[in-house]
Amino acid sequence: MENSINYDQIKEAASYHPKPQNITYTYGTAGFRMRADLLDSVIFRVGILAVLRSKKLDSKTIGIMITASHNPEQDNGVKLVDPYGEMLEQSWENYATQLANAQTEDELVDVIKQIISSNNIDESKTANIVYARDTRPSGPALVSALVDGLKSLNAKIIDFGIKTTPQLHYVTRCYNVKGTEDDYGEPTEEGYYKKLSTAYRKTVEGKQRLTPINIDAANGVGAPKMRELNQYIGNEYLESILINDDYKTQGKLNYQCGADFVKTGQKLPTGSNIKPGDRAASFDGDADRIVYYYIDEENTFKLLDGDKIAGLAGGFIIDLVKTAGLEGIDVGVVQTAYANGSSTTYLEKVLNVPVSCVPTGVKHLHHEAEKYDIGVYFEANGHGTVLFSKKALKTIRSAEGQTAEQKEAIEKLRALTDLINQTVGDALSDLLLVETILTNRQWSLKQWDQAYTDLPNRLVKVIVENRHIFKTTDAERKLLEPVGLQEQINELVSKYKNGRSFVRPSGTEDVVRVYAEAATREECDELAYKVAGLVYDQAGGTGGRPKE
Ligand code: G16
Repeated sequence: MENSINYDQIKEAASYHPKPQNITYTYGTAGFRMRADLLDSVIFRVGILAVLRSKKLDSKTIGIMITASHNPEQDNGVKLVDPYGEMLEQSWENYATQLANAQTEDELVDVIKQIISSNNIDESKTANIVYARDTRPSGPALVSALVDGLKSLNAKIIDFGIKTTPQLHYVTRCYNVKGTEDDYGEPTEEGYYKKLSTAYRKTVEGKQRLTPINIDAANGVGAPKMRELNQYIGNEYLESILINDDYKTQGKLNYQCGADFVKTGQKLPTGSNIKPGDRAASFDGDADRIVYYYIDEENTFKLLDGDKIAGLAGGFIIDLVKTAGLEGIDVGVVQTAYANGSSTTYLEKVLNVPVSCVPTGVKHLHHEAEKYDIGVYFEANGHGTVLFSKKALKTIRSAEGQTAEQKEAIEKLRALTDLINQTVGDALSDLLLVETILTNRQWSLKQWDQAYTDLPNRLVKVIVENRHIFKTTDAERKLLEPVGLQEQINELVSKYKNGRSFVRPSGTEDVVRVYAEAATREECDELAYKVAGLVYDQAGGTGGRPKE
């Protein structure tokens, strides 16, 4: 039987991808992520997991993305994408961890057998897999480890090549819903560009164009992909100027540029020389995050992050739903603990929308957003999107509208459902969403920024011996362990006006993250570094005590 599992074949293939000794792998915030030279065996085994997942889901296509997104160039990573383009179901993350940590080939086979039996997997089903990678130099070798894993279980494989992470999510969904009432578009890169560009042109038709948008592409895959997208859109609809677009020279990816650098450092990326009045945005290394920014008349850097995008998108969509006269469609926003306190107040008090707070990681935000008819989710770091429920889609598609104003709002909402990549946060699609809204409102970045003023905030990374000793609760806003540390943080926070601070272990880097906000920049920085100092002292900090 061509599809049935041959364990000798798996063992033979696995012997070329041995697991290193003395290392424990964890499926974190966004899959496995670490130094690329430690990932060969992990990627091979992720291939096996994807095959089992596809067999379990009746041969649905499973996506695999090889990327480490915002991490430094020497890192890489891998994540699995479920049939509708969402992150791997959480209950399967355990299997990923078990497979990755099986030391010998025999142990590996035991784990595979156990997954098959616990899930009643029919071995004879065909497995369909699509995979892609970003531009990291370690990508090709890891792809060949992946292909070995996939072939050891005779999967049917589609190599989608070098792509942004959201393009892989998009194509995975397209394959699985093709020809059904949920059809999501052509399962090709061209299909993706055509869908987004057609929708964008519709949403800005007849409106006066904005000035060019300066895009920092983090020297990653977003650079060539943005260029291609812009060709489909046409310069007459969108003028973009790319910087940090050198994705071919080694050592440049995410280096002093990109969305993470700009958000964390609250400063311009290398190579940017924007002036007051210019408009700018940064992608991250795999183009699934975006932040906007500008320089004001006093030459101060002003960041418009994921929270600001959530406010902008939420406000626009609420207005469209009202104008269109669509009854009974509720809009909600999902954030994480990193959301600036002012943004939450703005959403709840000014836009009057329900706001939920969940732990970091797209998988958490996405699921929560699915609870609303229209769910807007954004992490402050610029990762987010908007989800339209089946009910919302049906209502929007069938609505007709009485007045010209209503008809126009309905048309816009329809276009937005195509413009927005509903599978995952997507820097290219989110850029078009923001550009659509700003064009329709005829707003400068400064006007957008006026919705509310961010509380000064600071994010600090602390390197400790073992970040896994940090355990959190309450959507990561409180520490359970190390015992006693939260009380000390509370005491510090109580001394600062509008003070707030929390500590959590990163799921993508070997660091502990400390977030703080307070009424003034000085107080905020003082609080952040005091909390970081506590973490450093109590958890065996290494690599130098954090200081301003
Ligand atoms: C990934 C996740 C995001 C998360 C970020 C940082 O982003 O997709 O949801 O906010 O990591 O996570 P952590 O604080 O746990 O390191 P990306 O863009 O790197 O894939």
